[in-house]
Amino acid sequence: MKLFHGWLSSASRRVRLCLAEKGMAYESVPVDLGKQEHHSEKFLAMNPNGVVPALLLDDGRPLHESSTICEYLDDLQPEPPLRPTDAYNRAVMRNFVRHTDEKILPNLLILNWSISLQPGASQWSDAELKEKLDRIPTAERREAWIRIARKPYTVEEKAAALSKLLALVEKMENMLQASPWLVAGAYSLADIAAVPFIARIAELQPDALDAASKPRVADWWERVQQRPAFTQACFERFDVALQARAA
Ligand SMILES: N[C@@H](CCC(=O)N[C@@H](CS)C(=O)NCC(=O)O)C(=O)O
Repeated sequence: MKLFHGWLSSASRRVRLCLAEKGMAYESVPVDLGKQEHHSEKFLAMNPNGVVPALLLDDGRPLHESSTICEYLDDLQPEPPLRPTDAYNRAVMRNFVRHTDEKILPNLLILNWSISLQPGASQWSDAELKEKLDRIPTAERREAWIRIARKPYTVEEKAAALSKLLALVEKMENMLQASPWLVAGAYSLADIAAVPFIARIAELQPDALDAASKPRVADWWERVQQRPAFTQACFERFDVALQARAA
């Protein structure tokens, strides 16, 4: 199978982590978001939402939504299991993943896009912007691109986004009171969902993961980074990767 993904994208990182935990072979197809490759006809045929990642199966069938892709992979190859076996804990796991999708990712996108997309986007002419917007399939993401190009997020908005992102650490500290991993004592798709956000928090505000104030999350983060899958999933530092691409 082929994974169409962004190296710095949190949703893509989640799927790369899952594939690595499973030891599954796949062809990596990086998608250049700056060049709007994710809004090309070919990509939209795999993911009508025009966001990365998308998985293309060997028989040509596509799959989108990182959480759905991860559950599919866990069904396809059950070992090692990445979901709790009992129904209640599986539901708790899904609610945590949904929380990261709905409440956390939008805030990280504000922070990431302000660094990666905004400098170039502010230079686009109205005609260029219109041409780009015409290719974006959802109103929500068109709005986000307009914001980045014409009404950059203010310092206050970015501070609010960071604060909502950091709320994840508090939530995880509470969940980790009950077990060393987020749900039901075993490493699961809930942990995998959290990793890309904690990795970014480690870059943006490392003291938020301080062992003195957040001992359980600090210890969790240490253990996550020791997993071979973490190395295999290729988490480049966001700022370093952007500089390397600009050079
Ligand atoms: N719910 C989707 C979110 C995917 C998503 O937002 N991907 C971002 C990168 S993390 C993206 O493609 N952004 C580019 C854009 O919106 O133009 C998933 O989990 O797959």
